[in-house]
Amino acid sequence: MIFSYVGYGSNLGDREHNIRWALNLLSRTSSLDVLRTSSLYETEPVGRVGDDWFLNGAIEVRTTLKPLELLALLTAIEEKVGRDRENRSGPRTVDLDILLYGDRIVKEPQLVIPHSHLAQRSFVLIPLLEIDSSLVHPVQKRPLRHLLAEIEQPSVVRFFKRLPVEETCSVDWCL
Ligand code: PH2
Ligand code: MG
Ligand code: MG
Repeated sequence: MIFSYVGYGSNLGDREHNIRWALNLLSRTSSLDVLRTSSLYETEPVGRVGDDWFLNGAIEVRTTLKPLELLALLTAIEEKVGRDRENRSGPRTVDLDILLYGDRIVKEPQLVIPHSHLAQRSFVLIPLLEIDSSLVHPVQKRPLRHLLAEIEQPSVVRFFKRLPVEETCSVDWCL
């Protein structure tokens, strides 16, 4: 069993619906339990992902899946919720990224853990720290809250709404 943190984001279509649908599918996977969820945050787009603001958040999961198996599960859910494979870097209905996998370091062609931009992205660090303010970056060996404090020009991240774990795990949602 490993505790892993997964970040999610949406800036296309009904953002909240897409996220609830994806989290619902995740929570119904037998090899994985969703333990804690952050609030939803509305966030300024960073990079070439379009002009529309995102909803972002993070979840803590406990899983028996290996990193590449977890990645395959997340990719399958992204596709189910309608992510366009042709335009991986454009606006997205839902993006599910493995941020941390215990304190494991993974460097595979298709998967880098901890997520390569973790330390620079306020839209990832703020939800993660809401779940667990004591998290430490496994490579930099520094508390995530210090990394957040050091971002020079943090992109805008504002509270949107709470997303209780019971709601994301409710079987009726979005089916
Ligand atoms: N994801 C990206 C690039 N830029 N910006 C925001 N605000 N939220 C995201 O989830 C996001 C982004 C690449 O996946
Ligand atoms: Mg991403
Ligand atoms: Mg991704």
